[in-house]
Parts: sequence; structure tokens; C-alpha cells
Amino acid sequence: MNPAQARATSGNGIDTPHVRLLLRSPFRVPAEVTRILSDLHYGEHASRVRHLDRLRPLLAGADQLVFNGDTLDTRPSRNEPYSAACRTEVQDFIRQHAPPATFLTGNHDADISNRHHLELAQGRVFVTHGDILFDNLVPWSQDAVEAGRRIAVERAREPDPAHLNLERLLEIHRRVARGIPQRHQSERNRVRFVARYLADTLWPPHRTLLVLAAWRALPERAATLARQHRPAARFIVTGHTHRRGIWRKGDGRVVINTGSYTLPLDPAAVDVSERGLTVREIVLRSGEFRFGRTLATFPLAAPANGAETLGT
Ligand SMILES: [Mn+2]
Repeated sequence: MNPAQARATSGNGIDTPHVRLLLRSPFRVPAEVTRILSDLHYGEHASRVRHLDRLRPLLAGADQLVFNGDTLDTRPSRNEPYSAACRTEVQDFIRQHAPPATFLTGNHDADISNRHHLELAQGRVFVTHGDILFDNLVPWSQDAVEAGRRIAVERAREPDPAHLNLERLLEIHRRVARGIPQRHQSERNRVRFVARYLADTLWPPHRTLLVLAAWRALPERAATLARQHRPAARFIVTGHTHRRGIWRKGDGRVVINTGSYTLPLDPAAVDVSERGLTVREIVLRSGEFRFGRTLATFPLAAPANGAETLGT
């Protein structure tokens, strides 16, 4: 593995300096921006990232990037050369055009790095792809039953299955996700892709209900995960269900889903700096992804009076 590949896949070069910066005084350090994107699904016909160059406007103004899972599909495929080529393209593009990047794993790219989550701003921002919120990875998929079975088997093998820490849970999800082969994702023929996509996702009709149920479930499950495993996290940033959204929970936590670059839904980007957290919509305009409206901004500075009760 050459150094560029190491940087693109290991995920080790970003969080340490960033965390260090965030620990310094806000008066001495310029606001360094970590930008979080997810669910590019590069290489799949359904993805609107047909060329990586389309992403160029999204790279400006970020000091570091976090790809929060499902950047592409690296699972076993009927077209391994294609999947491998997509991986190389992404790595080369990031190396040439982007600031330092961390790839967090998703269920489609469980081997893209060994990082399954990330904490920013002294743990106030917790970032993970989001399949950990579902005991079967992808409740709306035809793979859900098998994935759920394998996860249950793996969990039962643990010495204390009822009290697994987050790292262990994520490891199990990644191990199982790696073993679920691609379906329509690597199909290059457009007509066959559409046929397989529809077969995989629209039939039987109640799959739509499963998608809606997952959309509904995600915010509360994300907040619950934080309460159980990362009580200091005020913001939980996920992707996975492809539904962009910002949900303010009753306990003050905010759950943000950065959506997806696949049709028909829209993505968002989250910028984290020591000053705050900004969520912006991303629109496809003139063949490029660009920033659209600002959907929300939140302050991140620690309260001087210590009045904040979250995480205590
Ligand atoms: Mn996913």
C-alpha cells in the first residue's frame, strides 16, 4: 500500500490533529472545518456522483473531510474488477483534489478503513454511518433476515452479549456487512441495473413501509445510542437511511442525517468547527454538486458557566 492509499484508507491522519486543535483556545486558533459527507454510493447507477469531479465544489473551504460510510460498494461483487476500479478512482481523486480525508465504514464499504465512528469537538459530535441502529443492518433490504441472523449469532458468541460496548457492536456489524454480497450495485448495464434495482427494492410493496419505518426510527435510536454509549455527544451525525434530516430530541440532543447522493433523495453536508456545526443542503446544479441553503447552525463552544447538563 503506498502512502496515498494509506492516507485514503487508514483514516489515521485526521482526528488526532483535529481534536488537538479543538482543545485549544478559540481565540488563538482559526476555525478549522471538518466536513462530513455520506452515502455517495459511487459507482452505482442510482448514484448521481457519475464523475467524482462533480464533487469538486464541495471540497472548497474544508480543512478535513469525513466520508461517513457507503462512499462506494466494496462488498463481494459479480464484477470485482469494476468494484476495485471504483475504489482506486475514489482514492486517487481524494489524494489529488481533496484535503486530508477519513473514511468511516458503512455497511456497503465495511472494509474501507478500520474506523467505524469518529468523535469531534471533544466528543460533542459523534459520527457513525448508522446501520448500528438496526439489528439487521438494513431493515428494508432483502438481505435483512440473513444479516439479522448473522449479527445475532455473532453477538451470542460474545462472553457478555447483553453488555457489548459500541466498538464491539460496530465490529460485529462490519464483519457481517463484509460478507453480504452486492446485488444490483455493481451492475453496469443500465437496463439490467434498473430491473435488478426494482426487484431488490420495490418488491414486495411492503418494503416501502419498511423504509418509512426505518426513517421514522432513526432519530430516536440515534439519540438512544448516544445516551447509552456516548453520553457527552450532543450531536449525532449519521447517513445510511438516505433520508436527509435534522431532529431535535427532547433531551437537547440533535440527530442529523446527511442523506444520500442516490436518486431520488438529496444530500447534506455537516461542517464542524470549534465555533459551531452547520448543516447545508447539497444541490446538483450545472453538472456539479454545490452547497444550497443552510439548513441549520448550532453553536458548539463549551458553555462558560458549566450549566450544560447533557452527559452528566
Ligand atoms: Mn448504508
